[in-house]
Amino acid sequence: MASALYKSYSVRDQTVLISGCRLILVARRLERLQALKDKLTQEYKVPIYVESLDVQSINAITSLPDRLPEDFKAVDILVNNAGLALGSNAIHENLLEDVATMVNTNILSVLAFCRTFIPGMVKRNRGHVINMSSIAGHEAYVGGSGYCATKHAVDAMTKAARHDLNGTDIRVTSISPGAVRTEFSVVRTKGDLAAEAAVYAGIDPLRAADIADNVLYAATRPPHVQVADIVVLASYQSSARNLARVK
Ligand code: 8X3
Repeated sequence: MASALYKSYSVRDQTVLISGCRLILVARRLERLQALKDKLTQEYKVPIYVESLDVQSINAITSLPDRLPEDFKAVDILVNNAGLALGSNAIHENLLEDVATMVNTNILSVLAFCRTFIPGMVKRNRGHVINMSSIAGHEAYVGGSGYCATKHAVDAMTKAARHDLNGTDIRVTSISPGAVRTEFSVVRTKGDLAAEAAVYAGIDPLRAADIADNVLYAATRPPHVQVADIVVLASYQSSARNLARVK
């Protein structure tokens, strides 16, 4: 999970966007960020700043601008991607520690990144906030009281932000993925690999790259186009929990 903030210019084409951006990549695992940085630097020659940051630390988020090199300080695009689900307990069996972790990561950290970086966008009157929501922000399902509640909150804050920023040149987008096979279910099942495999058994799930593609799409529309919400499901999926098995 990486929250990425990057600087871009008004461009529509992927290559130009990437080569026109400075990237700020923050996440907990520095070695993964470093590997990504090396790859992107080699392929696209873009300037990249990486930092190991746990989004559960509000202080680490609000003090991030102080640590950014001068030419990375003006953030034009904020992608709030970090998020997780822990467990699938019924509401009367929730582990409250897990619920607190989900609330801190999925809700508070997004609000903190927005509080930290949107003021600069307002000052410059340009910017784009892209929040990673979920189909779980549109539906509620068995065992999803904690996680679905946090993603409904992301949906609500995204809509409220669009109201707050209406009249500025700042766009606000929500992306709501369905079944994407990343580390998401490994984390949710706490490493139960059989349970993780069962989630996607017999279907062809979305990949992380499919979602990145949607971020890029939203970020590269012409200035008069504001993509409000993209709901993207796997092809053999009609709702969060209705996954048809591929024959
Ligand atoms: C992940 C999608 O359906 O597992 O956000 O909640 S789902």
